[in-house]
Amino acid sequence: MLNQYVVLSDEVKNALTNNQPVVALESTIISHGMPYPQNVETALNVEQVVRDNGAVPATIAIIGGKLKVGLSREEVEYLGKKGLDVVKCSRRDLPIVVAKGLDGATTVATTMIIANMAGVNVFATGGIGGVHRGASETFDISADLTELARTEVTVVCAGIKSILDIGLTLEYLETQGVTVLGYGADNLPAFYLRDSGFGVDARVDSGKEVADMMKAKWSMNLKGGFVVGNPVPIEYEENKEQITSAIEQALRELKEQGIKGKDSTPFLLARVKDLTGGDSLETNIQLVYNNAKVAAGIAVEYCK
Ligand code: PSU
Ligand code: MN
Repeated sequence: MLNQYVVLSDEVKNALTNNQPVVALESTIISHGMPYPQNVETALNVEQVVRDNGAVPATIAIIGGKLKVGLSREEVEYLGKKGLDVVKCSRRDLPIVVAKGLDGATTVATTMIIANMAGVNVFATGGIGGVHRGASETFDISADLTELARTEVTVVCAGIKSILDIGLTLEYLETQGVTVLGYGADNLPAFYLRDSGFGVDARVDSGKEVADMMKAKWSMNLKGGFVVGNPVPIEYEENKEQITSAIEQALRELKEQGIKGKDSTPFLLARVKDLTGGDSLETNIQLVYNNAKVAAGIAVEYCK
């Protein structure tokens, strides 16, 4: 399905040609998810975690209108420095950014789309988008969820932040036929916290279990992907009271300032980060590394 806009790095091309495991990584987390220089440092370290666990990392972004699968160190540095000035690009933004030859940071949805074009089917990130609180009024439901319904990629994440309505997000995923798994967990994690209190469709305890389900789902031609919720290691889990009060305050400010649409998630992420100081950033970084490790394990098994 390679089209004229997709550009693979030599390393990724070589791995895919030889049926070696590849793990996709997103770029909105670099430009919009963390401050510079921690964002660049984390993006480069997470690639190393993927390598250390037997797979090839493919960080995905749009640079000069090209859908890049596998970035150079310079390109990661460039996106990290540009930060919020890079367009946060979801499915509906892709034709605009590509036709105009612009730079774009890929969300979970667009990273899935581009990974799928390249033939990569495992992806590690921090957290996915979901159904926002108050969505019955605002209709604010992340395009990540509809992408999970249609595109064959397994997304390893630390679950869903409680800036979102976790219960409604799971209802929506159920309706859309998206399989939600807990990695070593019976409940979906809530990003900073190991347990959201909401159950998953099945618990898995190995990369092989996930790979077997991927093969089953896609052999039956059932469209769409998987969410693998992987709890943050216990030593990095946030304090529940601190994180809950930061999230409540960020949500109040969002409402007061009338922030809507695609700016909501970056606003909430930035406010929660500021309100919790360095703690939540360290949690965020560590859970991304942990997800990269699990994703590499799944990719290795899937290639067998
Ligand atoms: N949730 C997080 N961290 C993130 C995001 C979500 O905990 O960095 C980013 C991801 O790139 C995700 C996007 O795909 O925000 C969702 O944005 P929206 O809600 O506008 O669809
Ligand atoms: Mn939205």
